[in-house]
Amino acid sequence: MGHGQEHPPAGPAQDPHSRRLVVVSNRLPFTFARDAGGAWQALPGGGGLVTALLPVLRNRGGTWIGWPGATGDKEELESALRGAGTSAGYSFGAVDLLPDEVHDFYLGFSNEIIWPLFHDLQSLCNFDPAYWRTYCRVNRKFAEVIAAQSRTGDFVWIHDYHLMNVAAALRELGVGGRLGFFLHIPFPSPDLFLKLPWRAELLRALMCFDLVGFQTARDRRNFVQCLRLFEKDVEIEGRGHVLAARLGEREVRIGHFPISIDYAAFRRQAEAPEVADKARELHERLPGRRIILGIDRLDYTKGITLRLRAFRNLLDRHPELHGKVSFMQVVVPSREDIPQYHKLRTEIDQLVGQINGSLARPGGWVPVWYEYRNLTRLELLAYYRAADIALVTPLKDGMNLVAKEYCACSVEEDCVLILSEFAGAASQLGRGALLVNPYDEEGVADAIRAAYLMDPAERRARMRRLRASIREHDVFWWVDSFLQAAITRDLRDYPQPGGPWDDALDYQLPF
Ligand code: GDG
Repeated sequence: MGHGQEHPPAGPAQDPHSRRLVVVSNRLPFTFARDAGGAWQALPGGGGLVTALLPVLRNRGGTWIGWPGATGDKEELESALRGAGTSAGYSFGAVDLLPDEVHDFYLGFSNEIIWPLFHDLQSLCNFDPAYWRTYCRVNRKFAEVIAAQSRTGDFVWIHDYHLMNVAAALRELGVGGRLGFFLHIPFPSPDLFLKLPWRAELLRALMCFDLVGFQTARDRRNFVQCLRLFEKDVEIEGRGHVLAARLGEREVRIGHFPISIDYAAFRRQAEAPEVADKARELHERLPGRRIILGIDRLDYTKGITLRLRAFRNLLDRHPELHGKVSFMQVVVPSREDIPQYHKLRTEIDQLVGQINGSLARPGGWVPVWYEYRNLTRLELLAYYRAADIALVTPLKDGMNLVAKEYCACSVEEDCVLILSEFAGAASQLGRGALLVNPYDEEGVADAIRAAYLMDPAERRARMRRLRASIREHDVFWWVDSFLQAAITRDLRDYPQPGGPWDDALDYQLPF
């Protein structure tokens, strides 16, 4: 890779597609595991980051660097990666991590410190100093692989909270090429960020990127406020969606870019006859009921237990709805090695048991249909298509792609999205969804009832609006807007407020 400062190319009309893309994330989009015969096999990975970036790499090629999720014979693993790359249409680079590193860097610093803190759940943090040291060491390992596998002219795009120190490590290695960073989770307000023992180091590390991207204006504002607290000399310029922060010689761009989905693919796949058949089958198994759907990774930020309480509240206050609604909650296994997640699973099991135990009737209505497993893509699409109401109520979420996927798959446009005010998606979808405060049990119950009673014309008008916004601002729009912000020489050439972007970016939340 180019060692030495590489300036943005001249002119606003730089084609963001002209550069090779090197995507870096903690996990590769595949997890490698041995099959029964001992050969390596690539299993598809999950989560929002992978959903968003897979179509991008498939579409334009490039390299994806990350941890393959397994340790083993290096040569064998590399050959498995090459095989996976050939069928995927882009190449892979692997970062080898030792079991101790996975523990302290991934489970520790990333998921016991940054994840809860950045989701406003400071009481769940375990600020173990050893975690920070390993985080820095592992970020340096990533930097070494990037330096070895990228070349001058590539655009290196680093993703998410596991890798905030990578640009600092690359700069130490003498790499001067342009580096972009996107944070998929929220950035906290200064009063929370200040709790982090390594707050100054982390901010300085983020300032080693050339572009730092956030999901929403709220996250960008929080970051800028933190920056002003720690770097008294920082000058911030600009008033569009991308600002320039000047600190001495360095200029770092700071923007917000709401991530999205491959809308056309979701819509097309949801229209397939086998999806329609499966969706019909679900309704036949729940005759005469409206289906309310929740789909989440097992995570305390997703608000699953509060959502179950809100559903119970609805049934307690509105017995006329007994037998008329079924709540399908799918929980996808995730981070099961972390004790908090284990505890959450038990709480969910208990709540579901209590609700069904007190209200279900033998051979009849079961209020909560709960599944703890991974759905296949076909099942996922069918569940989206079958649901009359989606209940997406995270306590805090960077964006939340489930909300967008649900709308894209609602091909009949005859359903309702209930969405948390604290999901990043609310800043784009707040006009078409019913917004709720996930902590307000009665408010969420009232919103479910309002969705149940909503007349078809309003349902359709709202869903059309939601789908139009997601169609226009899909994941390819997101990539282009990020890359354009990174390579445009003069930010005045970049879309300004009042432009076509505003629909996706500027919905004012009620706080
Ligand atoms: C992080 C941020 C941000 C879920 N269950 C199954 C399944 N999924 C897929 C969904 C969706 C993805 O997982 C979940 O994405 P989210 O965005 O809802 O949530 P996180 O995983 O927490 O993602 C989030 C995102 O990054 C992107 O920036 O929006 O705020 O937390 O795509 O479809 N997929 C399959 N079976 C399942 O059972 N196949």
